[in-house]
Amino acid sequence: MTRNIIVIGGGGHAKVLISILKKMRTYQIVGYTDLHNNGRVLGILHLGEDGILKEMRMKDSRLSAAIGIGNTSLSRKRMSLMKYLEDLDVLLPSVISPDSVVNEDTRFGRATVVFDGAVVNSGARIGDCCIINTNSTVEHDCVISDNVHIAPGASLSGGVGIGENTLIGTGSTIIQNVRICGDCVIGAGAVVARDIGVPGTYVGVPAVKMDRT
Ligand code: JB3
Repeated sequence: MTRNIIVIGGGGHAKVLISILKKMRTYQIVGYTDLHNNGRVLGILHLGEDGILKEMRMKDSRLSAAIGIGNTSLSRKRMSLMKYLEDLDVLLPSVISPDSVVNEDTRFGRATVVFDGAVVNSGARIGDCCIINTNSTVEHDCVISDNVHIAPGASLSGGVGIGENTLIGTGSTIIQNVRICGDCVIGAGAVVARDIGVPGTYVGVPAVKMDRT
């Protein structure tokens, strides 16, 4: 039986998420919530702001939601939205594209999404509210904390550890067994070959901390 799901957010990230939900055929997409009415997004209607979810949950005890906000400036908000949805007892399944590759013995937290072409290899552990974006690679035995975004084309070699609220930028590379602490931004195309223990923004090859952070 298909379940009803609401997409939170109606921007570019939500658009990709909606396409993936349609391919999965597990959920009936009821609509999206957003502060603004962005019109139909791939045919999906704006329902209103997030407050509408309380009433919808009262009518549907199995109501699910998927967080469709990836914007870096809204990264903290993703976690507060997750808490809000949890408090309403809305289900927060992980959404895994049928066009990704997910191998044996992998685990995903609530509200985590895995987009097309991503590879999550054996033994990887991924926390809550993470984004494993298009064509990124999370190799064997990586451990990724909550609210981490692995941007398109980023590549984590085996055994990498990422702390919470960190963004691994588009096309960057993290060498095997490296640990990156929470609250970091790794710039697009950077190569991280050594552990990072201080929050901040790191860019370049090899990645170095930017002065202003
Ligand atoms: O680079 C790629 C492949 N994707 C990017 C993604 C990771 O992040 C994409 O290109 C964008 O840079 C960004 O996508 P996102 O998160 O869709 O950003 P944006 O297009 O700015 O849309 C965010 C939407 O969230 C806007 O429509 C906001 O109004 C909405 N929003 C903000 N706060 C909210 C809230 N929606 C709800 N339901 N609740 C909020 O509190």
